[in-house]
Amino acid sequence: AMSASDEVQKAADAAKTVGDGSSPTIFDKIVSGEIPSNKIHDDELCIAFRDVNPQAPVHFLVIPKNRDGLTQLSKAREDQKALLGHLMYVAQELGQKECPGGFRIVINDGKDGAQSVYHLHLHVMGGRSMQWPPG
Ligand code: IU
Repeated sequence: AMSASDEVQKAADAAKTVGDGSSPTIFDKIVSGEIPSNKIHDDELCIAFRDVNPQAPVHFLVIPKNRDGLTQLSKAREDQKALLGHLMYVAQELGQKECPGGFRIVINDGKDGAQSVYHLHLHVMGGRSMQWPPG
């Protein structure tokens, strides 16, 4: 398993290479099915799939199918508010189903947020008692 410092380094490297966010990420290939994933939800706007490096017994990601400039949350446009609401709604629906005792939703944004993949994604984690502060 990767250490926390590996994750932070990967995020720093990703922030350096993101440029204008015009290059697609591996998440586009997960959306298209070119790269297989353990998908738990699929609708017209988004998919959810299990994180390959889970940080909790339950850890999945909710992502828009069409990145459309949403390399990160802080790039959101006014006309994307409904999509953002949809992602959060789907995240809590799946979160409740998979983690009846509660769950955590996280969005890492940018270098200091330890973001490593520049295609917006909501982390949903649970299945254990989560700690605070998250670090
Ligand atoms: P971050 O918020 O950008 O740091 O999160 C990216 C997540 O995507 C991270 O938890 C990875 O384990 C996860 N992930 C994945 O599930 N499948 C992949 O092919 C890749 C990353 I690359």
